[in-house]
Amino acid sequence: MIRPRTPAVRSAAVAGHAPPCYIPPTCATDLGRVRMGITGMARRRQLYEGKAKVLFEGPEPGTLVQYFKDDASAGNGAKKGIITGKGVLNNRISEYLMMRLTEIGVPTHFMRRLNMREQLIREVEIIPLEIVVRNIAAGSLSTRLGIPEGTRLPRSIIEYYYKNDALNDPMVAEEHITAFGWASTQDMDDIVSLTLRVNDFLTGLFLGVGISLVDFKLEFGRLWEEDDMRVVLADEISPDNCRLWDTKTNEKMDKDRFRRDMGRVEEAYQEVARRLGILPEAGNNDMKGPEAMQ
Ligand code: AIR
Ligand code: ASP
Repeated sequence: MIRPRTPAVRSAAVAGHAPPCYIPPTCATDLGRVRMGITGMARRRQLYEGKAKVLFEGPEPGTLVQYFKDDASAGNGAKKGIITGKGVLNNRISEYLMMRLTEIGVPTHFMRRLNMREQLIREVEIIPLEIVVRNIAAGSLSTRLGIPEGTRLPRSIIEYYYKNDALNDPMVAEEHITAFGWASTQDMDDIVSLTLRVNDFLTGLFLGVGISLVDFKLEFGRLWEEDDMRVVLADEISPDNCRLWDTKTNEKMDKDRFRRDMGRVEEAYQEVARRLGILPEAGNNDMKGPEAMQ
C-alpha cells in the first residue's frame, strides 16, 4: 500500500536520520574504498558492513549494491566461520525468491543480480525489526516454550524481534514497536499482510521441491518515491535466515548445520539451490566469486 509521507516523517528523512541499521552515521562518514577483484574497474564506496553482507553505494541515486560474503556467524557473532561459496549461493537463491515474490505482487528492494556475489537493490530505510514466521516448532521457540522441535504448530506464528546487536535482538510485542516508534500501526498492518503472503507462497514453492519451510526471518524497509512511502521486503531470503528441512527425512538444509556443528554445510546450501533449479553452473573456482579488497 502506498502512503503519503507525513510532514513529521518527511522532516526526519530530510534531516538525515539514518536508517537504524544499514547506514549509521558513523559508518557513512567512514567511507571505505574497495576494488573488486574480477570486475577490475569497479570502485565503490562502502557504506556498511554486516555479518554476512556488505552494502556499497549504487550506480544511481537511490540504489545500493548488496555484496554477499561467505562469512557466517551465530549467536550474535559469538560463533564465526566461513561457509565456502555461501555468498554466491545466497545471492542466487535470494534473487530467485525475491523475483518469484515480485511476480505475485510482493514489493521488494531487489532490482537485479549484477554478478556472482552482488545484487542491485533500492535504498530503503530499514525498519529495525526481525519478523520471524514459524510453521513448525524449532530453535528458540522450542527452547523457550519446551515444544519439541518438529511439532507442527496449530497455525503460523509471527514474532517480532528488535534489531539491536547490543541488546541481542530481544523479542518485542507490537506494543513496544508502536510505542517506541520503530514502526507505525499502518506499517505493521502492511508488514503482517506481506509476511503472511510470503509465508503462503514460499511454503508452497519449497514443498514443490521436497523442502519444508519450518521458519524464517524477514526484514522490511520504507521505500520513498517522491512524497509517497511503501513498505517493501528487504535484506535477503536464503538458508541463512530460513529453516529448511527435507520433507521426507527432516534432514536440515540450512544454517542450523553451521550453528550446531553438523557438517556438510556447503552441501546443504548447494542442495537447496539445486532443488530450486538454480545451482550456478560454474565450477568451484567461480564459486569464490570476486573478492572485495579493502
Ligand atoms: N533468524 C533469526 N535471526 C536471524 C536469523 N537468521 C532466523 C533463523 C530461523 C528463524 O529466524 O534462521 O529461521 C527463527 O530463529 P530462532 O533462532 O528464533 O529459532
Ligand atoms: N543471529 C544470527 C543467526 O544465528 C547471526 C548472529 O547472530 O551472529 O542466524
